[in-house]
Amino acid sequence: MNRNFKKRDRELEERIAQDYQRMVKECDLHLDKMDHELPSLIEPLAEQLESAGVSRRSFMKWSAVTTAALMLPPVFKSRVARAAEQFGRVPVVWLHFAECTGCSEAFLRTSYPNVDDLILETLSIEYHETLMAAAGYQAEENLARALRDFPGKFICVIEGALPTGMDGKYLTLGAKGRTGMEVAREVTSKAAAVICIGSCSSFGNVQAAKPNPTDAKGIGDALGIKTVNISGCPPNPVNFVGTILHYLMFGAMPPLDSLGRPIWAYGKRIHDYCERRPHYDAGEYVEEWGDTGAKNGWCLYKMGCKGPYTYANCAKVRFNDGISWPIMAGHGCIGCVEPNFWDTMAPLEKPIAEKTFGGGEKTVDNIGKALAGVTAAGIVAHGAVSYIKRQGQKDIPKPQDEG
Ligand code: FSX
Ligand code: SF4
Ligand code: F3S
Repeated sequence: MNRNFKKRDRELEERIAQDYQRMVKECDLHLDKMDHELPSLIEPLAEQLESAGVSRRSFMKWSAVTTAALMLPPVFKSRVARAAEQFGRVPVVWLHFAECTGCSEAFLRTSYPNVDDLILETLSIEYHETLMAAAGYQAEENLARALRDFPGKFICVIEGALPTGMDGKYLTLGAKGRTGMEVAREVTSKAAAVICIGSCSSFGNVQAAKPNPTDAKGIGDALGIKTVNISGCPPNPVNFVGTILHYLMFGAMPPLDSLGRPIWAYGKRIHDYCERRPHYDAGEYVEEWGDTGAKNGWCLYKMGCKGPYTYANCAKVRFNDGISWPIMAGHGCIGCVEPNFWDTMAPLEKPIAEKTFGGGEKTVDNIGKALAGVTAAGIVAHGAVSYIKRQGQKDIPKPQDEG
């Protein structure tokens, strides 16, 4: 019996080692291809890092951390570094629809830029409504030029939901007053891949909260296309950077969950990685803002924390160069990465169990465990296995026919 197990383990190990070797080979081939095909960089990453005082050593440390976050073995560290150097060569068209622009703010307004921020700064953005100097017809020309110069090659990044009511007329933009629906349809149909940044473009978010007078929807739903969703309000820049790095290394977006979110970033439950979890288990809760429990960093479940129902890596990667994240800062998670969280997680400062399930802390943990089980069933925990599963999906996700 024991011998059988050992044999099976050995066979599995061998198979994983072979798969990794194959992945390494394919990754190198793809990086070479990208090197050959992508337009050259205006300012190489090395120069950006140097002028920001980031040493090569810190950059390699960042590569190691990012490799692990992407669920890849250490042999990929130098490849992650190579992909980061190519990051700024991917042409990007960045669209804005119904949103607060907090996503761009979260990506661009860092006071002390870390490696992820510096990499984002190298991004070759052909069109970005809030950042570009051009306006009116000139801006529209920029967009037309990007679509002409990089057909099927650029990544379309979208912030904001699409109001679909009244034939899309709740949202018009540009000198010609086109609807967001028209612009989104045209641009996504020519893109190599569509990445939704933030919960608005991913799922509709606050614009789609009840009663949703403009019939706002996430991009995938509004256009009937497949999108990669980096949800969060705002999302973590690390999750965007990691997703593009994966694309550069393997020529495909990383494996996604059923909501279109990269599993490496959204596969684990907040509650299971939360530093306040020992207090939850010990029954130590904050009962009121500012009480002794709050001062001692106890669990925020009774103050409405939705960590037990939320799947994201916030506790692990944190925000602003790993400085903090909502629960560490003292407020419960509001579930901002989940679809319809304004409706389903409300009231935000009351436990959901009281409202919906009529249970207590024990009940919520069981619900959480059940949810975790369901998600875990869909999660591929190992990089090699993810890769094997993706074998049939060689190309990066393409927008489907406009619908
Ligand atoms: Fe939405 Fe982003 Fe929240 Fe705001 O662009 S995800 S409202 S942080 O800005 O789209
Ligand atoms: Fe952390 Fe919230 Fe879970 Fe408490 S309920 S352990 S604060 S995630
Ligand atoms: Fe959002 Fe909760 Fe993370 S509120 S940022 S998913 S901790």
